[in-house]
Amino acid sequence: MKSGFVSLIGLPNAGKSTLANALIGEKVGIVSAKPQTTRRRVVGIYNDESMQVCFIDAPGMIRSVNGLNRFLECECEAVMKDGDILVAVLNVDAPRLEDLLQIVRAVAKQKKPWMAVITKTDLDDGHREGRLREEVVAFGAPTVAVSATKNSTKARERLLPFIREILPVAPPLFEGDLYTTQSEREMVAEIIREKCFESVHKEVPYGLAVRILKFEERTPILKIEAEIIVSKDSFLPIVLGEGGRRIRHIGVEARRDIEKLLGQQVFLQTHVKVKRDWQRNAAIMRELGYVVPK
Ligand SMILES: Nc1nc2c(ncn2[C@@H]2O[C@H](COP(=O)(O)OP(=O)(O)OP(=O)(O)O)[C@@H](O)[C@H]2O)c(=O)[nH]1
Ligand SMILES: [Mg+2]
Repeated sequence: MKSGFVSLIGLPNAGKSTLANALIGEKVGIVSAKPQTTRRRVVGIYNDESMQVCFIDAPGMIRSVNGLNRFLECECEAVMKDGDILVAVLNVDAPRLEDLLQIVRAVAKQKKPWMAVITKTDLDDGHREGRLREEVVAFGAPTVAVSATKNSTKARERLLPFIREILPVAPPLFEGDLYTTQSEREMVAEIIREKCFESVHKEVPYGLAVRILKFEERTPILKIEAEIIVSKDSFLPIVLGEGGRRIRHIGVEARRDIEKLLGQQVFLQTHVKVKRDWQRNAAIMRELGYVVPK
C-alpha cells in the first residue's frame, strides 16, 4: 500500500483546485475565473485498492509583505514543506513562461520527489506545451499534460500512474470513505464564498470573506446562518444588490450546492457586514483562520 501527501503548487488561477477536484472526483475546493480563489489549504483524498493520495490544494504562489496576501504566500510555502511529493501545476495560459519556470525552480529546490503537470492544454495549440516540456526536461522530473475541464477522467488516468510511481510505501492516513479533511461548516462557508466570487468578483475583488454563525441540525431541515464580511462600506450595497436581489441570488445558488453536498434540505440565512480593512486586522484574520505563522 502506498500513501502520502501530494502538494499542488502553481501560479494563482493555474487550475490547481479544478485539477484536485478532477483527480478526487468530488468537489473539494472552490473554483473561479479569478486568481486567489483558494485561501486556506484544502486536503482532498483519492482512494483505490493500492494507494491513498492526499492532495493538498494550496493558494497560488505570490509574493507579498502583509495582510491577506502575506497569508497566501505563507500558506503556499507551508504546503510545499508539508507535502511528501510535489506537483508543479503549469498552466499553458500563463502570461509569461518565466513565471512558470519560477514555479518549477521553487518546487525542484525542495529536494522532494516531484512531477510537472502541464494543464489547460485545451487552450493551447501545443506551442506552449512544447516549450514547457523542453524546459522541464532539464530538471529530470516526469511531465504529463492534461486538461482538467475538457476531460477529467483522462486527466486522472494520465496523472495517477505517475503519482503511484513516486508515492512512498505507507499505510493509509485516513478512513477509506473520507474525501476531504474539511468540516461541513468549512465547506459550506467556502461554497458561499464561491457564489459571492461568481457574483461580485469585478466589484469586490478580494475584500470578502464568509463565516458561519449557526449550524443547527434540526431534522428535517438544517438551519445555517452565515455572515458575509466585506472590507469597505461601498461594498455593502454591491453585495446586497438592488432591493437585495444579489444577495438573494447568492443565497439560492449556495443553498442548491449545500443541499447537494449534505444531501439534506437546508434553510440558509445570509447577512452582509462591513468590517473595515479586515484583511489587516489580526483578530478577524485569526477568526477566519487566516493565520500567518511567526
Ligand atoms: N480551459 C480550461 N480552463 C481551466 C482548466 N482548469 C481550470 N480552468 C479554469 O481556470 C480558472 C481557475 O481555476 P482554479 O481551479 O480556481 O485555479 P487555482 O489554481 O485553484 O486558482 P487559485 O486558487 O486562485 O490559486 C477557472 O475558471 C477554471 O474553470 C482547464 O484544464 N482548461
Ligand atoms: Mg484554487
